[in-house]
Amino acid sequence: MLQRIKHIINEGKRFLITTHIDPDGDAIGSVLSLYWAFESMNKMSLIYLRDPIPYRYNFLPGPSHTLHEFNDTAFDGIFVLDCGDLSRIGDGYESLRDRGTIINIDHHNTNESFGSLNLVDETASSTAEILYRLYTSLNIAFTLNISINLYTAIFTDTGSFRYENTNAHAFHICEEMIHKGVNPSYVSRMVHENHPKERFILLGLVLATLETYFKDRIAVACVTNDMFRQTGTTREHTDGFVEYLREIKGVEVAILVREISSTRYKISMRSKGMVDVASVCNLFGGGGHKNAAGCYIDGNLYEVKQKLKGAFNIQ
Ligand SMILES: [Mn+2]
Repeated sequence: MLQRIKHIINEGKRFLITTHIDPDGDAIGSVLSLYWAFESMNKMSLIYLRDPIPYRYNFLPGPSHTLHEFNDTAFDGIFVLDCGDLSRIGDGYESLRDRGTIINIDHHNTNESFGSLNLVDETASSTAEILYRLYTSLNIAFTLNISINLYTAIFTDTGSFRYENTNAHAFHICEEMIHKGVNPSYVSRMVHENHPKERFILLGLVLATLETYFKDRIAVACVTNDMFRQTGTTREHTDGFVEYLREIKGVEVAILVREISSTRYKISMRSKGMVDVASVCNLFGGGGHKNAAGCYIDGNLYEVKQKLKGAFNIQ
């Protein structure tokens, strides 16, 4: 598979790079690192992102602009990164297939192998780890622009080297990126210590909704559109909230319920390892990893919480 992808890269001139909606650090870092990898090979690449780059990743080097709409051009390859299924790219994803060969590079175990070429390794800590292998086999030099993006992708997807997907490869690659000039404390400051004050006012409101079920093994907190209005914040300010809930002693699964509308909610789940939250989210048509997954549930807030409770079979 690696050989076939290398062939497409070596033969092609123009590429499109994209990832999922509500992009996280692995999504952004992976996309931007691939952009710089193409730059170093003197190949043209464009980035399509449905959503703007979240503020905490604005420090990462990237092109001066990214596409937020598809135009009519065709590409020699379309790289879809960190995306379990193609629809996660957002509106217009159907038209992508007519614009070039889709190369799917990912580490979600729910990945649907939607590409013409699929480089999926669910044992990898992150999509960035798989890209590192690709760059190495292409003999691409790890410039600071590539390195800081790969480092940040791995740093964030492993929860700052705390989650179960933290493996020796993650440390090995990050060590190499430090040798290439990445400053770990700078990345950590940019990612974790650069939030607007409003985010913490929102966090206070969200934590006040905390409930636990099944003898404190499940923790649930909610964020509503009213809270966003009240604090002048948006969805991206909730990034990291569900991870706080995981820090509660005895909690096995942390859940953040975010209002989309009064009858539809977005669910983010994090597990400490005992419960496979990807399979729970799958019950509602979502997916993700064993320890980090998401889905949408229809109903009012009360009904959504009841459905969540019903989905867990904990004695
Ligand atoms: Mn990822």
